[in-house]
Amino acid sequence: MFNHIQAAPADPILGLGEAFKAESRAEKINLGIGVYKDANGQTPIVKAVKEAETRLLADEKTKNYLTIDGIADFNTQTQALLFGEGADVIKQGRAKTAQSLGGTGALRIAAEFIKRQTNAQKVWISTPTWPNHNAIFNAVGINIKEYRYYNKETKALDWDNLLADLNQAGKGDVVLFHGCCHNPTGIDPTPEQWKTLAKMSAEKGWLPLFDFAYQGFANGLEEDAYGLRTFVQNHAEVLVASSYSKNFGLYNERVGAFTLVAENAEVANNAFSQVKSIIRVLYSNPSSHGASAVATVLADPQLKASWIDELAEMRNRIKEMRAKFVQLLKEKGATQNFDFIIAQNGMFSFSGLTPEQVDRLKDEFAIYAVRSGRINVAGITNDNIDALCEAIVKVL
Ligand code: PLP
Ligand code: TYF
Repeated sequence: MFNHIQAAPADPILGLGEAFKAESRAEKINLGIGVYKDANGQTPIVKAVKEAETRLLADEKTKNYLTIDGIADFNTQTQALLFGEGADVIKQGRAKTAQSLGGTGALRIAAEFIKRQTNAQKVWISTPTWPNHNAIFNAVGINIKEYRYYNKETKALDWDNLLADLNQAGKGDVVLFHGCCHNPTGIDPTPEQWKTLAKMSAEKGWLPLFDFAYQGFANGLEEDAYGLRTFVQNHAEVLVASSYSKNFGLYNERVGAFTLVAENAEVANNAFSQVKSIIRVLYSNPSSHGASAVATVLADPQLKASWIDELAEMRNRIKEMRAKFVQLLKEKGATQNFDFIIAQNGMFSFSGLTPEQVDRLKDEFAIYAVRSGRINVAGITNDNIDALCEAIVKVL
């Protein structure tokens, strides 16, 4: 039964992590997978999370199942982060949230919900995007349409072509947006552009789906929610797949949330009952540990403040590295202008390096990046930045 099975291609980003692990050159630098690293190149546990875990270990009374939609406090706190404390959409009971297995799990729930419970025939996805977006919608059998997002010449948002492509998106089509820190480009719409998109979406009758995996990594928790909140103000229905992998550093605990917003509380409750049916046949109910830690941090003003500080530290370190990287490339003799990297948001930068240049970085210098030219700026440290910039100038 199995002998005919062909080997599956490796995930282009996760496969890179395996190759990096196997790399024997000591000077190796990993700018591949999107994981935050501190000034020492480590991915530490967030202090508030560690404290919450200590409390959980002491206080936990049972390992009984969670409900299908997970921890109620976690879901309530998630809505406050997404929509703002006391937002109308929350007060009106229009939002329903299910704890999920990371942002990926939330996206899969969203895709299943769209496929089974709506008439949507198409989902519009930016090019480029995170490769799992296409894979997830292909897996459930929804037609994918692409909208242009990145202008290679200007190294900026391809606004005119984005509008031209999305003008083709019709009533009932799903349009997928990255809430902030677009992966892989690091380029987000401006507040004015978000307003234009929200208006266009409401007029055309799209179902907006927000993938919100990096809240707090661009400019702050509230600032980064601008796009999502602008859409929610203008729409009866919105879907959100959010993740705590990055902003809580809970990568291996698989903590995220699927949230749906409906026209009123009754519609939301009915739709959400179908979400629970979907979860029941996928994995029955989620695991407790990571989401309990998040709920504990968010419910305790001191722990929450500590987390917000540490998140700001992560964000600011990345911004510092962006500036230093651009400066040093100039000093080492790069003739190309890399200033565009400073304006990009989040961990990723679309560097403009070609696949051939990325291959040379790996082969000649043990520097690993995604072949699209995406680099994880959080992988840059004061210890590796000189070698990195020298190598890049050599392959340019
Ligand atoms: N969406 C985007 C754009 C991402 O970059 C990621 C990356 O990890 C995710 C979703 C999902 O993350 P996770 O499933 O680890 O929470
Ligand atoms: O883009 C990244 O690097 C992160 C991590 O299948 C990731 O989003 C990459 C690939 C993948 C799952 C997570």
